[in-house]
Amino acid sequence: MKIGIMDSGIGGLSVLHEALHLLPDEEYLFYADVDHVPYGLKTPGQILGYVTEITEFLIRNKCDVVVVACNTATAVAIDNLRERFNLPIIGMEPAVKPAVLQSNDKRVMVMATPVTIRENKLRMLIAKVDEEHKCDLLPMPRLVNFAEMEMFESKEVYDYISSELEPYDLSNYSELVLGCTHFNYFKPCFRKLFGKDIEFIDGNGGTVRHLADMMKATIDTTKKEIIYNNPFDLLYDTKVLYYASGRAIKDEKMLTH
Ligand code: DGN
Repeated sequence: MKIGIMDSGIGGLSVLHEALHLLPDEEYLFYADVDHVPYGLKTPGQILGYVTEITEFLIRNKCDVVVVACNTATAVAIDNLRERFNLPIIGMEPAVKPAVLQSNDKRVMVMATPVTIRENKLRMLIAKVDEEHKCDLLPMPRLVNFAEMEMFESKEVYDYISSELEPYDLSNYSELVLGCTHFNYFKPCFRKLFGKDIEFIDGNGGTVRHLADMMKATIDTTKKEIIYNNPFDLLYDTKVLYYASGRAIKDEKMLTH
């Protein structure tokens, strides 16, 4: 099967990475909408326009299934895409349910873009799974830009994250939900601030398992968790065609723009 994976930028590479890890025999087309990143500061109408065009592009390029590897785009556009296009469309949402289930008597922090935090989808999900009101929602508007600038562990990033976390007593938290695919790359920074015992929960494994179910493919569940360091580590896998805003990427680094 040919699987189209899209995001506004490099966040979706972490989902592609997970898919290559768990479903290594498929063919992939990865699309980063670098002309419009970050989506988290755009209007829902703009985001819907971008992802509609990308879906059309993926369909023209013979993808059998589309993965919206972006929580922000899923929150505002997935229902519309599913109504409009006649192929399976897999979305992502912050993995709040497993986090709440495994948190025992501790709290759960959910980080995402401002759009994801504001949208109804997340509010409804939390109302359904968080009866004890354990979740605290924290928008992190600047992290997508830092990731796109390849600033993963700089002092500026550390200072930004720690100032956003200033009002919270971090010892109360056992789980950190990474509700944006770009945030996977900041785990070392988060760990420094929250301490070594914090559990990170991202939606990548769940999304790829959902994809596998849809394809009726079997995945090897004994495979270990992936540690995401530098997203560019996995560029140029031969099973993947890479596009940045419609331009095929060959030798230059994908997100140099
Ligand atoms: N990676 C996207 C997400 O998971 O929400 C964020 C995209 C953006 O551009 N804000």
